[in-house]
Amino acid sequence: MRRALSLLSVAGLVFFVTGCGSDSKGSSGAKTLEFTITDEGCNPAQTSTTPGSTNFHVKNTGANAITEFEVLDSTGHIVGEKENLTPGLEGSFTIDLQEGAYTLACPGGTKSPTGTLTVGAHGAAASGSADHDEGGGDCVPPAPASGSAGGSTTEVKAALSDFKIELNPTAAKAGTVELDGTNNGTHPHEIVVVKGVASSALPTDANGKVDEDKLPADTVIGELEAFSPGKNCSASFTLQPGSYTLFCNVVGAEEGAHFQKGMVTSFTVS
Ligand SMILES: [Cu+2]
Repeated sequence: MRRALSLLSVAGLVFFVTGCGSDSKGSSGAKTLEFTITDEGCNPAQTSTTPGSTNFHVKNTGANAITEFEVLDSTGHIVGEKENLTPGLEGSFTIDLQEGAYTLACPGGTKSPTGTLTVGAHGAAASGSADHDEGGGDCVPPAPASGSAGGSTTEVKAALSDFKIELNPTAAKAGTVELDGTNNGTHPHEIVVVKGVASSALPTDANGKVDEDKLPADTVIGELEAFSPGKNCSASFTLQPGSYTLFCNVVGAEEGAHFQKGMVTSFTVS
């Protein structure tokens, strides 16, 4: 079965490869981001680009354990992927990128099984040349919640450090909660907001990060995507009464999963 699928991928490549120009603009006018998958995972794991139609060109340069490269949107849905990339194979797919942050996934990678693609309108550096692992990103807050929240507005300061999340206050009335994050640490950090799942019940993957794909539907309220040390990032969330768990789901090349190192806390809305 796997063999047959690989052959299909090869057949598909003939078409894709011819579409890959040597410069960063393909004949379609779309730009191309180059990635490799290695035993460590996605490379680069942290990169950024501008919105619009984007070709993802992925090559497996020798990873035996990884044959898949996925791009997930902020809600955790796969918006593009290449499967059955055995060592030596390459492939491409195109995504019409919107401003915001996407997650890269190379399941099984020993160091960078996931990464972050930051899409900004301000011409951030594109394609493979960006720093990775420790690169972090600029602040990419989620789109403001639609509709009127009603209720009260509470500003909550979130101090992120290596490796803690400290909230002040730790509770609010239902309504708008403005999460005002500051990265006081030395690594990129982020905040994922989940409702109704206690920290001890969060599903984790082999790398010790929270497996957001395995969370029940509608429990991920939103997130402040990873942002760099010394930076601030804030966003407003409309929160109903309930128990919330906030965590950082960054996996660093050296330090590992921040969640596992203690970057998780709870928040109560009444
Ligand atoms: Cu972190």
